[in-house]
Amino acid sequence: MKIVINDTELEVIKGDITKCTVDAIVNAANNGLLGGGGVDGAIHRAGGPEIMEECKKIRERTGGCPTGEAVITTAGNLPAKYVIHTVGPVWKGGAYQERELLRNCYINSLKLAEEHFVKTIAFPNISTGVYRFPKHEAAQIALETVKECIQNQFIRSIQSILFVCFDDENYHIYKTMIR
Ligand code: AR6
Repeated sequence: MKIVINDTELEVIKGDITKCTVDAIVNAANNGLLGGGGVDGAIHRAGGPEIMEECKKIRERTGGCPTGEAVITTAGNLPAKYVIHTVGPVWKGGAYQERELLRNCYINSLKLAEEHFVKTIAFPNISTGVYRFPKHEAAQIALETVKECIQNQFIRSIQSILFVCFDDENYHIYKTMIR
């Protein structure tokens, strides 16, 4: 499924983000930036130790990455050039700014991508795994936020945005919602 808004392509695919040949893939990381399971584990495994070395340096400098913010590293052995590590909120029922924080993940990842002249970027379904954000609402936030960024014209170098769904449920939700 693909749509175009103001010359920027938005596409939903099912698959493994580590296999995506794009300029930047986004990682659903944690505050400590020292790896974990899910998509984070898959990215570090496939990308090799170089990514972790850079994450450690960022951690030494800044103490890690606050929820909703994003940092950038090499993509090591991956086909991408960069990994943008963003930290999604843990879902605690919705009264702890989870929606706003998830929105910030998409905005700050896109900002960082723009600063690095990224043309193509792939997002996983941030927070919808271990962090238990309801999938339907997370997809709505992801799509709305990205569309707003395109319409507000802060996106200049990015030409293509991929939403990479790993599980069938997210893939189905995104396919029905993208338009
Ligand atoms: N490619 C694309 N998507 C994937 C892949 C993959 N290879 N593997 C899993 N997913 P999660 P979170 C999907 O749990 O909820 C980590 O331990 C998965 O189906 O990876 O943001 C971090 O270190 C789900 O839809 O991230 C943090 O501690 C989505 O990725 C914590 O998990 C996100 O699931 C972050 O939790």
